[in-house]
Amino acid sequence: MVAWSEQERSIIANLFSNLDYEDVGAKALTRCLIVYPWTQRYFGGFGNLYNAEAIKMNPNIAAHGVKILHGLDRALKNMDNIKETYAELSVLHSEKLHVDPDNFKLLSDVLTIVIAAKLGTDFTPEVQATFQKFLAVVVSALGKQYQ
Ligand code: ZNH
Repeated sequence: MVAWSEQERSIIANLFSNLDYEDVGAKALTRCLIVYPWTQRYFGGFGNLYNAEAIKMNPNIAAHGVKILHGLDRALKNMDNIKETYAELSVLHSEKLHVDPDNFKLLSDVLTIVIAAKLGTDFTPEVQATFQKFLAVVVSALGKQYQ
């Protein structure tokens, strides 16, 4: 089990309570699809992904980015049990969606960049380290049911 200090817990709680899910969720998934174009393959049914502008304007992508970001609320609310919390979503991504688990890491990296850009100097080294630890635990949990 992953241990969290009181300071880490308060950093994560604070970060999420100030998070603009609509903006950050849309930007993170959009950026992921532009920077790592092979991730577009999972979103064939989402409409026009023809170029960066089209991806940025695509409402289905924006909405799905927000949904994914809200998917992180589960980890926030179950900090001491992240692995079990994502068991079902891990099965879904593995067996039904066939999402390559490497993509979880790619998305978590772009998410970190988007949040860093928004927070500016508030994104201190402590906040960065804690957020990346949090995301690493989520990424690992989401990859758990892959065989
Ligand atoms: Zn995912 C879906 C979460 C990543 C792809 N996702 C989903 C959902 C959720 C999530 C919650 C919904 C489910 C239901 O409905 O039940 N994701 C998530 C998270 C993460 C993710 C948390 C991380 C962090 N995903 C991801 C990635 C990708 C994806 C990276 C690729 C690239 N997902 C996906 C898809 C889907 C999902 C494709 C389905 C969609 C539809 O609707 O169709």
